[in-house]
Amino acid sequence: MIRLHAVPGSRSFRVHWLLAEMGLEPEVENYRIGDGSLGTDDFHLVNPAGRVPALEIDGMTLIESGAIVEYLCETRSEHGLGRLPGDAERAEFLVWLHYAETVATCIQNLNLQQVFLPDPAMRSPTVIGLETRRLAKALKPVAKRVEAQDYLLASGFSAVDVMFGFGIEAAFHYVHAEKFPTLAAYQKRLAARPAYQTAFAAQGPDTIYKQDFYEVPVG
Ligand SMILES: N[C@@H](CCC(=O)N[C@@H](CS)C(=O)NCC(=O)O)C(=O)O
Repeated sequence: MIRLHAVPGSRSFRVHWLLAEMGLEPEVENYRIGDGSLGTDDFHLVNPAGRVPALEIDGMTLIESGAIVEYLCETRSEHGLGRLPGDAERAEFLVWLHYAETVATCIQNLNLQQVFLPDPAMRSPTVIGLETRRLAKALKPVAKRVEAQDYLLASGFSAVDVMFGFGIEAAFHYVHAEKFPTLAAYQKRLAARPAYQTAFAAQGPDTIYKQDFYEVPVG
């Protein structure tokens, strides 16, 4: 049994999609940010930090999307989605795997300000402006990389593309996709993959974003 604790549209999509690329279908337990479901005693037995993803697999409960992705690549190496020690692309693989969190942190800060604060008066236009610029800057290395090649690694599609699959779509709620044409094309390539579509349909409707684009408020 593989059970994924998830919030549709969040980092848990990385794990869901990677499992789908491996032909694995998890049982999915969905939660929602802000309704208290991540704060229950039951969920804290799964992850005391009250965050997703958490993956029950191989008799363990794993947290941290990047660690889960690495674990799956190592223990299911026959799918060729990781770059294991000794591989010429190992260092680059690790860089992109972890860089996905640099981008995700900017998005998470913007989600908090723009989506989750219950009262718009609590928002800081200064912080939103700053974090939006930081997000745009953080996306630049990815945009440059996929200008000349289809995927982040020269050898082709891998789990590091899965790490960015959720981030780019979410980023386009805060930065205009037209300003990042190579990223928008990359996102389309990722979304065209059958496993992406399988996981996307299975995760359920996005419960995070209420509008397509969030402008920086005038402060
Ligand atoms: N670095 C962690 C971050 C986990 C995380 O913050 N997940 C978010 C969803 S993308 C969450 O559960 N947020 C709930 C909260 O902050 O209350 C990972 O990659 O798994």
